[in-house]
Amino acid sequence: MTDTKAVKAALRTQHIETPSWAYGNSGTRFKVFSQEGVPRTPQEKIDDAAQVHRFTGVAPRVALHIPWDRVEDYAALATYARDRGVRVGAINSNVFQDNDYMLGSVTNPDPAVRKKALNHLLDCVDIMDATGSRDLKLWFSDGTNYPGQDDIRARQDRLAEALAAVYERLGDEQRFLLEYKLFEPAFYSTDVPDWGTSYAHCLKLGPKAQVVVDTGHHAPGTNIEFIVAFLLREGKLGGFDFNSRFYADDDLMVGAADPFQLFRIMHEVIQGGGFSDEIAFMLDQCHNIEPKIPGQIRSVMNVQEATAKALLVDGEALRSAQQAGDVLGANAVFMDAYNTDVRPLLAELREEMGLDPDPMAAYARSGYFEKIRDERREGQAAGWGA
Ligand code: AOS
Ligand code: ZN
Ligand code: ZN
Repeated sequence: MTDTKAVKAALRTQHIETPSWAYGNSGTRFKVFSQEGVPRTPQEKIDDAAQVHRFTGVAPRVALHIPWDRVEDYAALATYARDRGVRVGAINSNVFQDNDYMLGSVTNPDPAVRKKALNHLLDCVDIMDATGSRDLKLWFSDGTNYPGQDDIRARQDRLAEALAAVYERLGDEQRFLLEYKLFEPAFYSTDVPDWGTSYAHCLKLGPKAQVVVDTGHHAPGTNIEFIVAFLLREGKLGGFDFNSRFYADDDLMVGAADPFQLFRIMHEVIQGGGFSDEIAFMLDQCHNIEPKIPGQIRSVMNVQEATAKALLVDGEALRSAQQAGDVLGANAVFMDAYNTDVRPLLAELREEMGLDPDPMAAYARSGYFEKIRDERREGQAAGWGA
Protein backbone atom coordinates (compact mmCIF):
# COMPACT_ATOMS: atom_id res chain seq x y z
CA MET A 1 0.00 0.00 0.00
CA THR A 2 1.67 3.23 -1.04
CA ASP A 3 -1.33 5.54 -0.87
CA THR A 4 -0.76 7.47 2.35
CA LYS A 5 -4.45 8.24 2.72
CA ALA A 6 -5.22 4.53 2.82
CA VAL A 7 -2.32 3.95 5.24
CA LYS A 8 -3.71 6.58 7.58
CA ALA A 9 -7.22 5.15 7.31
CA ALA A 10 -5.88 1.72 8.24
CA LEU A 11 -3.89 3.13 11.16
CA ARG A 12 -7.02 4.72 12.59
CA THR A 13 -8.55 1.27 12.95
CA GLN A 14 -5.69 -0.24 14.94
CA HIS A 15 -6.24 -0.78 18.64
CA ILE A 16 -3.39 -1.38 21.03
CA GLU A 17 -4.29 -2.66 24.48
CA THR A 18 -2.25 -1.59 27.49
CA PRO A 19 -1.78 -3.79 30.58
CA SER A 20 -2.86 -2.62 34.03
CA TRP A 21 0.39 -3.97 35.50
CA ALA A 22 2.49 -1.60 33.38
CA TYR A 23 1.26 1.30 35.50
CA GLY A 24 2.28 -0.14 38.86
CA ASN A 25 5.70 -0.58 40.38
CA SER A 26 7.77 -3.42 39.01
CA GLY A 27 11.32 -4.61 39.03
CA THR A 28 13.60 -7.56 38.81
CA ARG A 29 14.22 -10.16 41.47
CA PHE A 30 17.01 -7.89 42.69
CA LYS A 31 15.00 -4.77 43.38
CA VAL A 32 11.73 -3.00 42.77
CA PHE A 33 12.26 0.74 42.41
CA SER A 34 9.20 2.61 43.61
CA GLN A 35 8.06 5.56 41.57
CA GLU A 36 6.01 8.54 42.59
CA GLY A 37 2.38 8.73 41.55
CA VAL A 38 1.84 5.05 40.80
CA PRO A 39 -1.78 3.85 41.03
CA ARG A 40 -3.06 2.41 44.30
CA THR A 41 -6.20 0.82 42.95
CA PRO A 42 -7.43 -0.82 39.75
CA GLN A 43 -9.46 2.34 39.14
CA GLU A 44 -6.32 4.46 39.22
CA LYS A 45 -4.62 2.10 36.79
CA ILE A 46 -7.58 2.63 34.46
CA ASP A 47 -7.21 6.40 34.94
CA ASP A 48 -3.61 6.12 33.75
CA ALA A 49 -4.50 3.87 30.83
CA ALA A 50 -7.08 6.46 29.81
CA GLN A 51 -4.27 9.01 29.57
CA VAL A 52 -2.39 6.78 27.14
CA HIS A 53 -5.51 6.62 25.00
CA ARG A 54 -6.12 10.35 25.37
CA PHE A 55 -2.76 11.22 23.86
CA THR A 56 -2.39 8.42 21.29
CA GLY A 57 -6.02 7.86 20.27
CA VAL A 58 -5.38 4.17 19.56
CA ALA A 59 -5.22 2.56 23.01
CA PRO A 60 -8.87 2.22 24.00
CA ARG A 61 -8.56 -0.94 26.08
CA VAL A 62 -6.81 -1.92 29.27
CA ALA A 63 -6.09 -5.51 30.27
CA LEU A 64 -6.68 -6.58 33.86
CA HIS A 65 -4.76 -9.09 35.93
CA ILE A 66 -6.64 -11.13 38.50
CA PRO A 67 -6.21 -11.00 41.49
CA TRP A 68 -3.94 -7.95 41.22
CA ASP A 69 -6.95 -6.00 40.00
CA ARG A 70 -9.41 -7.47 42.48
CA VAL A 71 -12.60 -5.43 43.01
CA GLU A 72 -16.02 -6.23 44.43
CA ASP A 73 -17.98 -5.31 41.34
CA TYR A 74 -16.46 -5.87 37.91
CA ALA A 75 -19.44 -4.56 36.01
CA ALA A 76 -19.00 -1.31 37.92
CA LEU A 77 -15.30 -1.31 37.06
CA ALA A 78 -16.17 -1.70 33.38
CA THR A 79 -18.54 1.26 33.68
CA TYR A 80 -15.80 3.21 35.43
CA ALA A 81 -13.53 2.51 32.47
CA ARG A 82 -16.16 3.44 29.90
CA ASP A 83 -16.79 6.71 31.72
CA ARG A 84 -13.11 7.50 31.20
CA GLY A 85 -13.19 6.69 27.51
CA VAL A 86 -11.63 3.21 27.66
CA ARG A 87 -12.81 -0.37 28.04
CA VAL A 88 -11.69 -3.39 29.95
CA GLY A 89 -9.75 -5.68 27.62
CA ALA A 90 -8.30 -9.12 28.21
CA ILE A 91 -8.56 -10.75 31.60
CA ASN A 92 -5.20 -12.21 32.65
CA SER A 93 -5.35 -15.05 35.11
CA ASN A 94 -2.74 -15.42 37.80
CA VAL A 95 -2.01 -18.96 38.91
CA PHE A 96 1.60 -18.34 39.79
CA GLN A 97 1.77 -16.31 42.95
CA ASP A 98 0.41 -18.61 45.64
CA ASN A 99 2.61 -20.94 47.64
CA ASP A 100 0.32 -23.73 46.51
CA TYR A 101 1.65 -23.33 42.99
CA MET A 102 5.26 -24.13 43.79
CA LEU A 103 5.08 -27.36 41.79
CA GLY A 104 2.66 -26.04 39.22
CA SER A 105 -0.94 -24.91 38.92
CA VAL A 106 -3.10 -26.83 36.44
CA THR A 107 -0.32 -29.39 35.96
CA ASN A 108 0.45 -29.80 39.66
CA PRO A 109 0.66 -33.45 40.77
CA ASP A 110 -1.76 -32.64 43.62
CA PRO A 111 -5.41 -32.73 42.43
CA ALA A 112 -6.46 -30.23 45.12
CA VAL A 113 -4.04 -27.63 43.77
CA ARG A 114 -5.19 -28.32 40.23
CA LYS A 115 -8.77 -27.78 41.33
CA LYS A 116 -7.89 -24.49 42.99
CA ALA A 117 -6.12 -23.29 39.83
CA LEU A 118 -9.00 -24.32 37.59
CA ASN A 119 -11.49 -22.58 39.85
CA HIS A 120 -9.47 -19.40 39.50
CA LEU A 121 -9.56 -19.67 35.72
CA LEU A 122 -13.32 -20.21 35.79
CA ASP A 123 -13.70 -17.22 38.12
CA CYS A 124 -11.85 -15.19 35.51
CA VAL A 125 -14.50 -16.14 32.94
CA ASP A 126 -17.16 -14.90 35.38
CA ILE A 127 -15.25 -11.62 35.47
CA MET A 128 -15.22 -11.53 31.67
CA ASP A 129 -18.99 -11.92 31.70
CA ALA A 130 -19.24 -8.89 33.98
CA THR A 131 -16.77 -6.70 32.10
CA GLY A 132 -17.78 -7.76 28.61
CA SER A 133 -14.23 -8.89 27.89
CA ARG A 134 -13.68 -11.18 24.94
CA ASP A 135 -10.33 -12.71 25.84
CA LEU A 136 -8.98 -14.73 28.73
CA LYS A 137 -5.21 -14.79 28.61
CA LEU A 138 -3.67 -17.91 30.06
CA TRP A 139 -0.06 -17.99 31.00
CA PHE A 140 1.17 -20.88 33.13
CA SER A 141 4.41 -20.75 35.04
CA ASP A 142 4.13 -24.55 35.30
CA GLY A 143 7.13 -26.73 34.70
CA THR A 144 9.90 -28.54 36.49
CA ASN A 145 13.44 -27.69 37.53
CA TYR A 146 14.97 -31.14 37.63
CA PRO A 147 14.89 -34.19 35.38
CA GLY A 148 12.67 -36.81 36.96
CA GLN A 149 10.92 -34.27 39.16
CA ASP A 150 7.53 -35.05 37.61
CA ASP A 151 6.08 -36.96 34.69
CA ILE A 152 6.29 -34.67 31.65
CA ARG A 153 3.57 -36.51 29.76
CA ALA A 154 1.18 -36.71 32.70
CA ARG A 155 1.55 -32.97 33.07
CA GLN A 156 0.36 -32.57 29.48
CA ASP A 157 -2.70 -34.68 30.33
CA ARG A 158 -3.47 -32.46 33.31
CA LEU A 159 -3.02 -29.34 31.21
CA ALA A 160 -5.35 -30.67 28.52
CA GLU A 161 -7.97 -31.48 31.14
CA ALA A 162 -7.91 -27.97 32.60
CA LEU A 163 -7.96 -26.29 29.19
CA ALA A 164 -10.95 -28.37 28.15
CA ALA A 165 -12.85 -27.33 31.27
CA VAL A 166 -12.11 -23.66 30.65
CA TYR A 167 -13.05 -24.00 26.99
CA GLU A 168 -16.34 -25.55 27.97
CA ARG A 169 -17.13 -22.61 30.23
CA LEU A 170 -16.48 -19.91 27.58
CA GLY A 171 -19.44 -18.08 26.06
CA ASP A 172 -19.99 -17.92 22.31
CA GLU A 173 -18.26 -14.57 21.99
CA GLN A 174 -15.39 -15.42 24.31
CA ARG A 175 -11.99 -16.99 23.65
CA PHE A 176 -8.95 -18.01 25.56
CA LEU A 177 -5.48 -17.11 24.40
CA LEU A 178 -2.87 -19.64 25.43
CA GLU A 179 0.54 -18.11 25.94
CA TYR A 180 3.78 -20.06 25.61
CA LYS A 181 7.17 -19.30 27.04
CA LEU A 182 10.46 -21.06 26.55
CA PHE A 183 11.54 -21.06 30.18
CA GLU A 184 11.24 -19.24 33.50
CA PRO A 185 10.32 -19.63 36.23
CA ALA A 186 10.78 -23.34 35.52
CA PHE A 187 14.20 -24.09 34.09
CA TYR A 188 14.29 -27.74 33.07
CA SER A 189 10.89 -28.32 31.47
CA THR A 190 8.04 -25.93 30.84
CA ASP A 191 4.54 -27.26 30.23
CA VAL A 192 3.73 -24.77 27.46
CA PRO A 193 7.22 -23.95 26.17
CA ASP A 194 6.56 -23.13 22.54
CA TRP A 195 3.96 -22.19 19.94
CA GLY A 196 3.67 -25.79 18.77
CA THR A 197 2.53 -27.00 22.18
CA SER A 198 0.08 -24.14 22.50
CA TYR A 199 -1.16 -24.69 18.96
CA ALA A 200 -1.69 -28.43 19.47
CA HIS A 201 -3.78 -27.89 22.60
CA CYS A 202 -5.79 -25.11 20.96
CA LEU A 203 -6.35 -27.08 17.77
CA LYS A 204 -7.87 -29.95 19.69
CA LEU A 205 -10.32 -27.69 21.48
CA GLY A 206 -11.68 -25.52 18.67
CA PRO A 207 -11.95 -21.95 17.42
CA LYS A 208 -12.36 -20.33 20.83
CA ALA A 209 -8.85 -21.48 21.77
CA GLN A 210 -6.16 -19.35 20.20
CA VAL A 211 -2.42 -18.91 20.53
CA VAL A 212 -0.94 -15.68 21.83
CA VAL A 213 2.57 -14.73 20.82
CA ASP A 214 4.55 -12.89 23.48
CA THR A 215 7.46 -11.46 21.54
CA GLY A 216 9.79 -11.90 24.52
CA HIS A 217 9.20 -15.62 24.98
CA HIS A 218 11.48 -17.22 22.41
CA ALA A 219 15.02 -18.43 22.14
CA PRO A 220 17.41 -15.81 20.76
CA GLY A 221 17.33 -15.72 16.97
CA THR A 222 13.88 -17.31 16.66
CA ASN A 223 12.07 -16.19 13.52
CA ILE A 224 8.94 -14.90 15.22
CA GLU A 225 7.37 -13.64 12.01
CA PHE A 226 7.39 -17.20 10.67
CA ILE A 227 5.35 -18.29 13.67
CA VAL A 228 2.97 -15.40 13.07
CA ALA A 229 2.57 -16.28 9.38
CA PHE A 230 1.98 -19.94 10.21
CA LEU A 231 -0.58 -19.31 12.94
CA LEU A 232 -2.47 -16.79 10.84
CA ARG A 233 -2.65 -19.25 7.98
CA GLU A 234 -4.17 -21.77 10.36
CA GLY A 235 -6.59 -19.25 11.85
CA LYS A 236 -4.97 -19.79 15.24
CA LEU A 237 -3.33 -16.47 16.05
CA GLY A 238 -5.33 -14.83 18.82
CA GLY A 239 -3.05 -11.94 19.59
CA PHE A 240 0.24 -10.57 20.78
CA ASP A 241 1.87 -9.67 24.01
CA PHE A 242 4.26 -7.07 22.66
CA ASN A 243 7.52 -6.21 24.38
CA SER A 244 11.26 -6.23 23.68
CA ARG A 245 13.96 -8.49 24.90
CA PHE A 246 17.72 -8.52 24.79
CA TYR A 247 18.35 -11.68 26.82
CA ALA A 248 15.34 -13.39 28.37
CA ASP A 249 11.80 -12.27 29.17
CA ASP A 250 12.95 -8.68 29.64
CA ASP A 251 9.52 -7.00 29.19
CA LEU A 252 11.17 -3.86 27.82
CA MET A 253 9.35 -1.45 25.56
CA VAL A 254 8.20 -2.99 22.31
CA GLY A 255 10.25 -1.85 19.34
CA ALA A 256 13.08 -0.65 21.57
CA ALA A 257 15.43 -3.59 21.13
CA ASP A 258 14.58 -4.60 17.59
CA PRO A 259 12.26 -2.30 15.63
CA PHE A 260 13.08 -4.24 12.45
CA GLN A 261 11.70 -7.45 13.96
CA LEU A 262 8.52 -5.62 14.94
CA PHE A 263 8.20 -4.37 11.36
CA ARG A 264 8.69 -7.90 10.01
CA ILE A 265 6.01 -9.20 12.38
CA MET A 266 3.57 -6.46 11.36
CA HIS A 267 4.28 -7.20 7.72
CA GLU A 268 3.21 -10.82 8.23
CA VAL A 269 0.15 -9.70 10.16
CA ILE A 270 -0.93 -7.44 7.32
CA GLN A 271 -0.05 -9.96 4.61
CA GLY A 272 -1.87 -12.73 6.43
CA GLY A 273 -5.10 -10.76 6.89
CA GLY A 274 -4.52 -10.35 10.60
CA PHE A 275 -4.85 -6.60 10.72
CA SER A 276 -8.20 -6.50 12.48
CA ASP A 277 -9.70 -6.62 15.93
CA GLU A 278 -9.74 -10.41 15.67
CA ILE A 279 -6.10 -10.18 16.67
CA ALA A 280 -5.51 -8.61 20.07
CA PHE A 281 -2.54 -6.26 19.93
CA MET A 282 -1.61 -6.12 23.57
CA LEU A 283 1.42 -4.74 25.37
CA ASP A 284 2.93 -6.88 28.11
CA GLN A 285 5.58 -4.70 29.63
CA CYS A 286 6.98 -3.41 32.86
CA HIS A 287 8.65 -0.04 33.21
CA ASN A 288 11.20 -0.65 35.93
CA ILE A 289 13.39 2.41 35.51
CA GLU A 290 11.48 4.69 33.16
CA PRO A 291 8.26 6.58 33.93
CA LYS A 292 5.28 4.38 33.26
CA ILE A 293 2.66 6.40 31.39
CA PRO A 294 5.25 7.87 28.99
CA GLY A 295 6.68 4.36 28.64
CA GLN A 296 3.30 3.12 27.49
CA ILE A 297 2.78 6.09 25.18
CA ARG A 298 6.18 5.49 23.60
CA SER A 299 5.38 1.78 23.18
CA VAL A 300 2.06 2.48 21.50
CA MET A 301 3.86 4.87 19.16
CA ASN A 302 6.50 2.23 18.40
CA VAL A 303 3.81 -0.27 17.40
CA GLN A 304 2.16 2.39 15.25
CA GLU A 305 5.43 3.23 13.54
CA ALA A 306 6.15 -0.40 12.71
CA THR A 307 2.58 -0.82 11.49
CA ALA A 308 2.75 2.28 9.31
CA LYS A 309 5.97 1.02 7.71
CA ALA A 310 4.47 -2.41 7.13
CA LEU A 311 1.40 -0.79 5.56
CA LEU A 312 3.71 1.11 3.24
CA VAL A 313 5.19 -2.04 1.72
CA ASP A 314 4.33 -1.94 -1.97
CA GLY A 315 2.59 -5.29 -2.16
CA GLU A 316 2.31 -5.37 -5.91
CA ALA A 317 5.96 -4.57 -6.49
CA LEU A 318 6.93 -7.09 -3.81
CA ARG A 319 4.89 -9.87 -5.33
CA SER A 320 6.11 -9.31 -8.85
CA ALA A 321 9.74 -9.24 -7.68
CA GLN A 322 9.12 -12.44 -5.70
CA GLN A 323 7.51 -14.16 -8.63
CA ALA A 324 10.32 -13.10 -10.95
CA GLY A 325 12.80 -14.57 -8.49
CA ASP A 326 14.31 -11.11 -8.10
CA VAL A 327 15.87 -11.57 -4.70
CA LEU A 328 17.47 -8.17 -4.42
CA GLY A 329 14.49 -6.40 -5.93
CA ALA A 330 12.09 -7.99 -3.46
CA ASN A 331 14.35 -7.22 -0.56
CA ALA A 332 14.68 -3.62 -1.75
CA VAL A 333 10.89 -3.14 -1.80
CA PHE A 334 10.76 -4.49 1.74
CA MET A 335 13.62 -2.34 2.99
CA ASP A 336 12.34 0.80 1.29
CA ALA A 337 9.22 0.60 3.39
CA TYR A 338 11.20 -0.11 6.55
CA ASN A 339 13.55 2.79 5.91
CA THR A 340 10.73 5.29 5.40
CA ASP A 341 10.47 7.88 8.15
CA VAL A 342 6.79 7.55 9.06
CA ARG A 343 6.87 10.04 11.90
CA PRO A 344 5.57 12.96 9.77
CA LEU A 345 2.73 10.76 8.50
CA LEU A 346 1.79 9.78 12.05
CA ALA A 347 1.96 13.38 13.23
CA GLU A 348 -0.38 14.32 10.41
CA LEU A 349 -2.72 11.46 11.28
CA ARG A 350 -2.87 12.58 14.90
CA GLU A 351 -3.74 16.11 13.88
CA GLU A 352 -6.48 14.76 11.68
CA MET A 353 -7.75 12.82 14.69
CA GLY A 354 -7.80 16.00 16.75
CA LEU A 355 -4.76 14.96 18.78
CA ASP A 356 -1.47 16.63 19.48
CA PRO A 357 1.06 15.47 16.86
CA ASP A 358 3.58 14.76 19.63
CA PRO A 359 1.92 12.58 22.32
CA MET A 360 5.03 12.43 24.54
CA ALA A 361 5.34 16.23 24.72
CA ALA A 362 1.60 16.70 25.08
CA TYR A 363 1.50 14.31 28.04
CA ALA A 364 4.48 16.02 29.67
CA ARG A 365 2.76 19.39 29.30
CA SER A 366 -0.60 18.14 30.53
CA GLY A 367 0.25 18.32 34.24
CA TYR A 368 -1.22 14.83 34.80
CA PHE A 369 1.96 13.48 36.33
CA GLU A 370 2.20 16.36 38.82
CA LYS A 371 -1.43 15.77 39.73
CA ILE A 372 -1.06 12.04 40.43
CA ARG A 373 2.24 12.58 42.22
CA ASP A 374 0.46 14.87 44.66
CA GLU A 375 -2.73 12.87 44.96
CA ARG A 376 -1.20 9.43 45.36
CA ARG A 377 1.24 9.88 48.16
CA GLU A 378 0.11 6.90 50.19
CA GLY A 379 -0.55 3.28 49.40
CA GLN A 380 0.34 1.00 46.54
CA ALA A 381 -1.65 -1.28 44.27
CA ALA A 382 -1.15 -5.03 44.01
CA GLY A 383 1.12 -6.14 41.21
CA TRP A 384 4.62 -7.26 40.42
CA GLY A 385 6.14 -4.89 42.95
CA ALA A 386 3.57 -5.11 45.70
C1 AOS B 1 4.76 -14.06 31.69
O1 AOS B 1 5.96 -14.16 31.44
C2 AOS B 1 3.82 -13.69 30.70
O2 AOS B 1 4.39 -12.84 29.75
C3 AOS B 1 2.40 -13.29 31.06
O3 AOS B 1 1.77 -12.63 29.99
C4 AOS B 1 2.12 -12.62 32.35
O4 AOS B 1 0.78 -12.80 32.62
C5 AOS B 1 2.40 -11.13 32.38
O5 AOS B 1 3.77 -10.92 32.31
C6 AOS B 1 1.90 -10.47 33.65
O6 AOS B 1 1.80 -11.38 34.65
ZN1 ZN C 1 3.04 -12.17 28.20
ZN1 ZN D 1 6.48 -12.80 29.75
